[in-house]
Amino acid sequence: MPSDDLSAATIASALSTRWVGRAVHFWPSVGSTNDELKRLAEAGAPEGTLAIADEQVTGRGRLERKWLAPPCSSLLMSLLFRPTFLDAAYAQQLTMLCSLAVADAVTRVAGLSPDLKWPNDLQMGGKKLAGILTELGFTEAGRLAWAIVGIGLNVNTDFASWPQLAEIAVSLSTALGRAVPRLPLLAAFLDNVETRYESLRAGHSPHNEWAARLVTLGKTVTASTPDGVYGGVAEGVDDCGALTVRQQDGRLVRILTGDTTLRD
Ligand code: BT5
Repeated sequence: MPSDDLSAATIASALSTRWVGRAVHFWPSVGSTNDELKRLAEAGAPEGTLAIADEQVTGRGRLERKWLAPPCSSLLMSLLFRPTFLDAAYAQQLTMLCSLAVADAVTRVAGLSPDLKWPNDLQMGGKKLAGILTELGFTEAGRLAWAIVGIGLNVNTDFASWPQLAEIAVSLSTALGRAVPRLPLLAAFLDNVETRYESLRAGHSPHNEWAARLVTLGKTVTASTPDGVYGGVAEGVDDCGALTVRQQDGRLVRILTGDTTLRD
């Protein structure tokens, strides 16, 4: 396999973007790239700043769950946006566009076509390939000051010997039967994000494209939310990213945050 070095200089030499990833911070090992980028955002880092690490010792999922990845196995990265044009209610569109950009990069570089699962997963064969953690900062007036989209993508991880993840996680190398270099994947992803973000800034929501790729829609799901657990058929998503579920009694419930399990 070609060199898998992700140092700032190597990344800079591989980029075809104008502003996404042009400011880059790389750590061989760090707590969480989201936490580091939050600190940089508050210190004035420019839009498009990339924080990336070979290893995270306190990698986070949503609700303080853990994100686990052996050193150098994955893409563990966070991107900074300053979407002052976007109402905070639509911040999920950033998660959507980054999910689509990961999926496109995986297709371009590895020839695979991952599924998207509401609200923040990429999957292959029903197992989790990547997860996204979007965190927001607000101005005093309640507008978005920054948004950090953190992505963990399993590239060359062998989960067979990980009891807690073997059943639920998958990597590109497992799916392909060979190692995949991370740098071309990263470069393709950043390029795709730049195009998609500029389209968002021009007023085009990614939600229809995202919805069309969601494996969740049309399925019977169990949705666990902060307000309770709902079962029914996932009928659609709106431009805020909310999922509508038709319950057995015919009532529709709109779910903004939570997890879904597919039942068929
Ligand atoms: C997510 O949370 O899926 C968001 C993960 C975001 C990770 C990135 S890495 C770079 C950046 N810096 C951070 O600190 N975080 C972001 P959630 O939907 O809550 O899923 C978390 C669950 O996924 C865990 O409870 C495990 O069950 C499972 N999990 C943990 N590590 C995994 C892995 N490598 N592959 C697949 N599943 C995993």
